[in-house]
Amino acid sequence: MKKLMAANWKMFKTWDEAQTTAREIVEMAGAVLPEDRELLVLPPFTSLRGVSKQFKSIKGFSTGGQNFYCEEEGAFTGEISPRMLTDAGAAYGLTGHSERRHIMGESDTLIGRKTAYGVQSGLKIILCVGETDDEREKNQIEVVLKRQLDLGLEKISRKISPENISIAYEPVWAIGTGKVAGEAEIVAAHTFIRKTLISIFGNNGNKIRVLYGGSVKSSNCGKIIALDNVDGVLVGGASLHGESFSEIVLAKR
Ligand code: G2H
Repeated sequence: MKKLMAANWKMFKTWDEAQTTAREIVEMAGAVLPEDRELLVLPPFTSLRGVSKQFKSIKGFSTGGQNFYCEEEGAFTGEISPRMLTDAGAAYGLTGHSERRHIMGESDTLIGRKTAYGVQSGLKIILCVGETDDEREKNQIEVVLKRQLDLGLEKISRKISPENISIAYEPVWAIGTGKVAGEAEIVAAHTFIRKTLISIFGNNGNKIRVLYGGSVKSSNCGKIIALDNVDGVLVGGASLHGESFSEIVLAKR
């Protein structure tokens, strides 16, 4: 399984800024991306076409949308469809990111509908899950992860090709805070996610990538991707600079 090294640029970067960072990533990682890695950038929608164009001919490079709605088209002001993302060059789509759960108020049920619709529309979906600080304090990590996985994956076919879905474990308390989950905490959560995936998908659950996200940077990435059941990373803040994201992507295990 190739490690998926993903950049989530969130609501950062104008067109010019995105083009510059994409160019830096191509220059620094384009020719030297190891065989066992895949590089993904999720830019804001306005820059998706431009970044996709720069990545087009580079082996192992792809782009995706940070969000989409679960309809092909229609009166859904402010929304975007998987078809529009694909048209702009995206291969991936993100669902269930904690900022959409907690700031935009997206429910597990809506996230499940979006995940299923995204897969059905041909996008490779990364479903994000993770507990809050409060839930961790109350010892509810597994209950929360199970609920988010069960409802998030409820509507997708049990026979899905495993490369079309990935899970990102992002403990909410580690997002953008500089606090990284400890190695034992990451392994425990990823092992639980793996077991849950196997209970849902049978043996294919072993082939679904489980990424870690939450304050990943070049200094901690190598150790994180060497852990059991960690099949890549989803990086926010440290992915905004071409050099630091390239260092993360190329980090030695
Ligand atoms: C978690 C992560 C990227 P950061 O949201 O999805 O962001 O690396 O800034 O914690």
